[in-house]
Amino acid sequence: MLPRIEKLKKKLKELGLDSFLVMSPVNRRYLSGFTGTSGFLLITRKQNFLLTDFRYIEQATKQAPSFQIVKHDYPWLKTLEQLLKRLPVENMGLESDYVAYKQYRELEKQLSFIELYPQDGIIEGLRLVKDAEEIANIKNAAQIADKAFDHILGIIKPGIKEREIALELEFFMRSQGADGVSFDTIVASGKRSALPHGVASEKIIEKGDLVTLDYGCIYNGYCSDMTRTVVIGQPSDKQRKIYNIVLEAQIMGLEAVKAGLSAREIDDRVRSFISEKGYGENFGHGLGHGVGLCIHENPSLSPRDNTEVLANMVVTIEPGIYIPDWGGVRIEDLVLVTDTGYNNFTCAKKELIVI
Ligand SMILES: [Mn+2]
Repeated sequence: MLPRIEKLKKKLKELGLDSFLVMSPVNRRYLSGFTGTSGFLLITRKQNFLLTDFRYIEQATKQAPSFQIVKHDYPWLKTLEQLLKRLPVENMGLESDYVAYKQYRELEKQLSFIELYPQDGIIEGLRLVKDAEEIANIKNAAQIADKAFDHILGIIKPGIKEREIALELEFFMRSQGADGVSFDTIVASGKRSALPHGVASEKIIEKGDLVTLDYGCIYNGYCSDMTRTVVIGQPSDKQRKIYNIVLEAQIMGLEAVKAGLSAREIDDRVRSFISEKGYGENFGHGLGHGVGLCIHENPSLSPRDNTEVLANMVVTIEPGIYIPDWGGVRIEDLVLVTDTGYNNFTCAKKELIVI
């Protein structure tokens, strides 16, 4: 964790900040390794403190060796106040994306002797590029999801409910070592496949349905994300046509991934292709997103994000076409950006699977 903390300290120096308070559980885990449900980091130019309660002292001591563990009383802000008064700290940065307005007012009141500076996305910025340990965890999560796809192909059949498929995916992934699912599993069949985020329902799978499975798991805190669309029984000409456009677009998206391009440029290549085919209006979401401790991280591969894509970012490539009252197709891989292209963590078959 030390290189991550050092990067943050460098940033604090640049910004003229004496200290930074981390209240977001994800950022806390990223910087300290501590996985408990309650705790706060105070990072100063020279020291690192982890404030937590009685329940977590032993765990925090083991998981966060780079931090001095401080047991806080209630309210925890009182303990923070006492700690800060003993330190040469005149100002403190805060996570503006995370601190709720009520908490901010309480901090202002309790810590009136220092200046507070809400900061936008500092730690999230550090999290953009993954280190070797993070990459290994994400890859592992992706491999578990891949295995689950092979498994679920033997389960999907007419008569089974979407929710039963979702439950089986979750059970399988957990049995393979996953901590849990990385988001509510999407199983969207028939006309429901036109819903980009159609969480599994009571609907029964029928012959003629397209079935979109979008799911992932968490391994060691890190997420995976993948989507495949299969068809139940021989596909219609339209189903095959739409599927092939999405498949071609997805491969085009992968081939566009390379360090040095902007997130927007990669999105644009695929979006132009789908528009040329006449389905621009039916691809209403971004091409992809970063994945890490959170399922949706920066960069956002979309027309709105000019972030330069760099080696060791992990992003999804997931074009889709959704036709209301008919159905939809999406195909998604999770890839590691490299200097010359990408390394695909999702290996499941992509040609249309007929069940
Ligand atoms: Mn995704």
